[in-house]
Amino acid sequence: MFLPYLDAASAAPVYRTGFEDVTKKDANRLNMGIDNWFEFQGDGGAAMWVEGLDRKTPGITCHSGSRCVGLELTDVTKSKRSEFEITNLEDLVGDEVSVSVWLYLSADWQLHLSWNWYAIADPFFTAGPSFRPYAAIHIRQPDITKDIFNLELNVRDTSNALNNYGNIRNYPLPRGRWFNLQYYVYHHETNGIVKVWIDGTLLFDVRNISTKNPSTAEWFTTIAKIYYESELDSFSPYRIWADDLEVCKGEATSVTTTETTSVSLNARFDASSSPPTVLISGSIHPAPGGPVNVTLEFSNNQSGTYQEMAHITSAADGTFSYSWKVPGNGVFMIRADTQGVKSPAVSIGTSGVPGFPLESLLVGSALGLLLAIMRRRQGASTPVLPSCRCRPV
Ligand SMILES: [Ca+2]
Repeated sequence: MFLPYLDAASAAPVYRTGFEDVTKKDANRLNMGIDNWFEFQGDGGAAMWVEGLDRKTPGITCHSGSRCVGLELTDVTKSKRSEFEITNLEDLVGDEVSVSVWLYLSADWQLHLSWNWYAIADPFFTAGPSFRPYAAIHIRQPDITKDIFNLELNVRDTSNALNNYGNIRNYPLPRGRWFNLQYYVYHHETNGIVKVWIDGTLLFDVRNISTKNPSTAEWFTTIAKIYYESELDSFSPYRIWADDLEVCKGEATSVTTTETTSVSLNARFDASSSPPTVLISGSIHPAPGGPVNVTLEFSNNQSGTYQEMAHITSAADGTFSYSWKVPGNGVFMIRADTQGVKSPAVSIGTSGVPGFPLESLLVGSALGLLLAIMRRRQGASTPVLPSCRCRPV
């Protein structure tokens, strides 16, 4: 289902990447085929890297494949910003751009007492002095002691006035899972447009504003950003990850359907093998239409602390399987995670099996247990390029 006013829209894809073949060109650029720039500030304190190549951050599974891009601030007294910019938009798309990108904030992301707002993306930005007008998507935390956030679209115009064009209070900020950010910008001196979607939901739709400086046609977009305007904060690091970028010339159609994704998980104990193994299988619904990452995790304590078992890839029909060599005796909880959607845990106990150091026994309830969680998700049928549907012009 498309938004009605987008039915007639058309756009042409100009660039797509899952960052699988991307490397760092230098400290501020990636070899990614289009002009880009990572803006930092000061002397150190900020960085970018190719996750899966330059670093392997514990607990991070890229949205697609094995690579994505990470940005961080490690010392806000040295840099307040780490920004991933696609530059020279005037050459890439002219005056209309649609962007779809997947972003990830850690599960424990929060703001701190000395400053209560943060920026995650700038849909458009004028290149060169005065750098105005520009638009920023801000997260604000009105009461730092509570996990309640506001999401705002703010535009600073050529007169340097800051205009708020939307403030969503009590916004359920996605943390600890990948989410899809999509926006459309019409770059125009008086009739500019900015629209923003997260996970397929239209959040901001602003029209007839100035998005273009009369003195320059040069502009860029910041697809992922950390901006934290305080030198008083000792907290570090701040990090954000980006994956599966699509840039379109024109106004892309936006998929606004929300699909139900469920993850089923089966575990079967094979005591005949040595060492004993647990045969794990599962399925992602609906079928993703292409391989997607699945992280298998297990816990051997009652605290609910999970550790990684394996990173595997599903088939296009969503099925996956893995043979796990049980590390020891005990009761294990096993679960699967795909793009932040976790299956509930399957319980496996080991005791009383010949050939195993201790005794093994399959906890009966685990066999064939089908667990599903239902969650509204967007674009699950095409996980790599899920929502910015550029149609040829
Ligand atoms: Ca990727």
